[in-house]
Amino acid sequence: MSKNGQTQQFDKAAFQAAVEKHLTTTYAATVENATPRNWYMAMGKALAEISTGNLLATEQQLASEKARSVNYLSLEFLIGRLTGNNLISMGLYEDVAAAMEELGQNLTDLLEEERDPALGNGGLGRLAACFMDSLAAQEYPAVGYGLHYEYGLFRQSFVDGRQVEAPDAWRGIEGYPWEVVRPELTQHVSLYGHVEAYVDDAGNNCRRWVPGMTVEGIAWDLPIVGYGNNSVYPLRLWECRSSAPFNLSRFNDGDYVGAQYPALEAGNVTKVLYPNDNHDQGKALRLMQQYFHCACSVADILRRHLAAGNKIEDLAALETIQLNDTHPTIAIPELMRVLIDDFKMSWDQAWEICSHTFAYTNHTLLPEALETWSEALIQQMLPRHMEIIFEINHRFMLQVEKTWPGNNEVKRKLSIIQEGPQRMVRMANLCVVSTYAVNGVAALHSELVKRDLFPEFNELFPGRLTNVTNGVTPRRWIKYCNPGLSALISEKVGDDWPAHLEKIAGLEKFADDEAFQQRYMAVKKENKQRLADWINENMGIELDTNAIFDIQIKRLHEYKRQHLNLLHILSLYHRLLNDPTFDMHPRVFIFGAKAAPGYALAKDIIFAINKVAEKVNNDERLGGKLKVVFIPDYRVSLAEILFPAADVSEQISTAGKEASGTGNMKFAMNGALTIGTMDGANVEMREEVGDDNIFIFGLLVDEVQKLKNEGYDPYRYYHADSLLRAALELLNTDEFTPGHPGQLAAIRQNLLDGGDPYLVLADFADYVKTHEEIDAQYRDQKTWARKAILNTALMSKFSSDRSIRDYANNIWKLEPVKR
Ligand code: 26Q
Repeated sequence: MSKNGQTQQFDKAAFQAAVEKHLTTTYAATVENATPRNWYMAMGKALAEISTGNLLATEQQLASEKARSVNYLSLEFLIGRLTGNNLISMGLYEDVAAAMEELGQNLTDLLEEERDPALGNGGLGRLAACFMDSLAAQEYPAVGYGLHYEYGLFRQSFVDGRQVEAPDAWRGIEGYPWEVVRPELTQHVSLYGHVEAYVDDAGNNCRRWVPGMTVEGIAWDLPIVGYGNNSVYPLRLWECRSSAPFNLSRFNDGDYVGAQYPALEAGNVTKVLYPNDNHDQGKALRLMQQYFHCACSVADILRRHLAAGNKIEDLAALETIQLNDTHPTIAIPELMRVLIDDFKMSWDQAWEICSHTFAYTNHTLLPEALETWSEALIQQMLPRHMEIIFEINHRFMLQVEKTWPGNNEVKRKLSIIQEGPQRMVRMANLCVVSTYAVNGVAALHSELVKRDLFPEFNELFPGRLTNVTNGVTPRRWIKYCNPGLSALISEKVGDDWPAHLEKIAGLEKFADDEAFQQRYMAVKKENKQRLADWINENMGIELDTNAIFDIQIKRLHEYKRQHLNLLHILSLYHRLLNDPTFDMHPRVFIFGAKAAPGYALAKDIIFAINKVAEKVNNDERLGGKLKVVFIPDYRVSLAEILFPAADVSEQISTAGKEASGTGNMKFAMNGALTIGTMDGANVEMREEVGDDNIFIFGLLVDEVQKLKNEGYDPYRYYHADSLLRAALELLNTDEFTPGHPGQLAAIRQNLLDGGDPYLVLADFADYVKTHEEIDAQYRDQKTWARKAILNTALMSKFSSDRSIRDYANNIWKLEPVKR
């Protein structure tokens, strides 16, 4: 590897020629009339030529070496823009900037032309993207399998403060420059139909699926470029085409479309990403997406395995399949079906392979997010899979009977089938029974998975339930998004920290160095200015970068408690106007969040914050001390501006509800101090930075449970705390919605008469007090700088490289393969 991590010679003239060739032949533009978008597309294509070559070479090498690899199955990959990131991984950023400059183009401007591929909702999808980056950076052989949605997560705008959704055609008219279609990998996926018994040539009683229809799966590969090495792994996204799905002769009469395939009325299977986050919706089309994804991916894994000259019996030795939550669970009965029905294995042989191939990651304890599918729906769409699920459950129930003889209670609890008016398949139970490892995503979460979610499974399968704490890629989330900080880090600890984040611990000894503190805070100031400029240009709001930038960016959900943040803002507003002795350092509260389109209260919270912002930002009486900004259409490319600009990071979920969080890590690496509950990975971040360098508040998990068991009464807090009362009562007036009193009352209603399910009122007082502490400490800039530096220095545990090594060593048993 040469300077800048460049892995191969860069031929500037050849590159420029390739750009110009694409400009003319691919995009029909001339050097004279090309738009910035034409230039960006042509440059992307020229770069993709390099990465595609390396992708094919890596593929061949891994096949010939018969390397064990991981297959990461996820319905979501929230990768964000690829161009800038891939340039860094290829070590070509400066060279390409110079080459484009000679062509009269500014690289930074061209990078802004790229739309975010928003093929995910939030944390789970972004985690998958960080994991692919870390697999490639460390050369652990891997393929990512996902869906090629035509529309990614909806685009959000605000109309009179309310969220409005619009479709996200992320590929544009020209297509996305980094993707390459692989027609030779096309798969055929069956749906519907029935199962029939038959006797094979050897006289065995067999069963087979006679499908009602088939659709095609087209593979699109995106290159995941390893940082500073020449390995490129595919992120393989399946697109469904159902152009000729109705040619099966027995269905050639009558209105079979409407009668047999109701889900198809919704159009193509891969048209759109479901916009729910931490909520199960149970729509037939979603099940079809999941099966389509699994059928294509399992078939492709088997194709690769066999094409490399391996025996089917050796599948578990050479391939492991990681299920990103339960969304790809149907891959388990699918592999069973293929091994038994197509490869003619016995049940026991097939089970031996399956149960040593799959591993499952749990991302949530929220009951409403635990997936179940009705037996009737699976029976109709995937009749053979339903049979197989029943057989898995039957054998599992015999095992339960052996351990807990005669105990029907425990059987009812552990069964994959949930009895009731309509029987439901519990996908998480199917996963725990059928996989060799189950992990939570932070230490606390994994303990709760064992203690509260699956205690009996933990007894039955000792050692199967484990933890892998999440992480984030330092390439995108420090080096790429925060060049100022990156330069400072490299100066102090050398420039190999992006691949070896342990090295940033070397900053610790500069935490008390005043000159370093000043430079560190100067970088923070520049990053705040960059964000302030964006906000001014795009929203027309002027901000003072001397104010504390206090940021909460994540999906909108009650458990994440954006409304607790709002109540704090209302309390400051109230005090500034009513208490002449009240003093505060100027503060800017910044939000970014999308609400699931069907989640009414989440949308009400967005509306309320927008309305409060409108009033507060224009209220002369506040003397500029309080500003509130809700950034529309929060996405990865905006996150890249927001994380580096934060002074304070809001991680305020009800204890026990946020499985891990990953934004918390991105903030801290970039030098924001966390105000947070003892939840998710906050707990481990506190362990790393020490109690003095993080602001912890609120009830602990056990206190939350105790309070609920005792009978939580939000009115108790309401009556006892006049500040809380004042904040809540503001929601009942027309203070923020002139002429329309009560427009914000739904939130107050939910917190008081709705029982306050996430204990917002119980944590309010401690939250306010902790914010006062932050205010006091920020005024001492040296102390603040010291704490911020220590946050950057002590975050190395939260590199996704470490997470991936944990998976590779403790779960997958995977070794790197160097190119
Ligand atoms: C389920 C059924 C039907 C439709 C959609 C869904 C669905 C989709 C997305 C359910 C859940 C999700 C996403 C969950 C998620 O993002 N969880 C987050 O995962 C992060 C990575 O582990 C954690 O850091 C967060 O704490 C967790 O909330």
